[in-house]
Amino acid sequence: MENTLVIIKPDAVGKKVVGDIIKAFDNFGLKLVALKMIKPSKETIEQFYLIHKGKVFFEPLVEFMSCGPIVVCVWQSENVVSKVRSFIGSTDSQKAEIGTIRNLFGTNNRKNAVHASDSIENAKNEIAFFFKNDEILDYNYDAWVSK
Ligand code: FUP
Repeated sequence: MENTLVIIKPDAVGKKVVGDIIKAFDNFGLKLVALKMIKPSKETIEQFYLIHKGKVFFEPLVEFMSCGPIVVCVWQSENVVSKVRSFIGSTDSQKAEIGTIRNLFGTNNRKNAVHASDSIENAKNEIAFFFKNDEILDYNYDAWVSK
């Protein structure tokens, strides 16, 4: 089983579509194993997006991502990293494929509703960036549902 990090960005929180996005991931058949709402500092976001430092969009990206609360969550399934990347669509919400999360809930290239890890290695690092090991609640809850 594989885990991936998803961030529901400030634009989606502001639009009150957090529940819709989580529901969409649930319906997609993934298992939610960690979730929290935080207000990240600029420093936290700079560190998270360090790979983009120096690019023209870096400063506005940091401003945007630290302007309000975000919801960070970890989803699990087989091949979850590639599955979720297809599910969220292209970076620019204006160009994202119809029916994808960024198409449905995002606005443009920056306000694109969600982040998702783009490789298995990045997923591991990004999950560790926001969660301690004991915050990943990988329980077998199927047993409870069927009771
Ligand atoms: P993605 O992996 O799809 O989230 O895209 P990138 O890693 O290329 O970019 C990270 C974030 O930077 C995007 F989610 C939004 C922002 N960005 C811009 O604001 N402008 C750009 O031209 C490209 C990315």
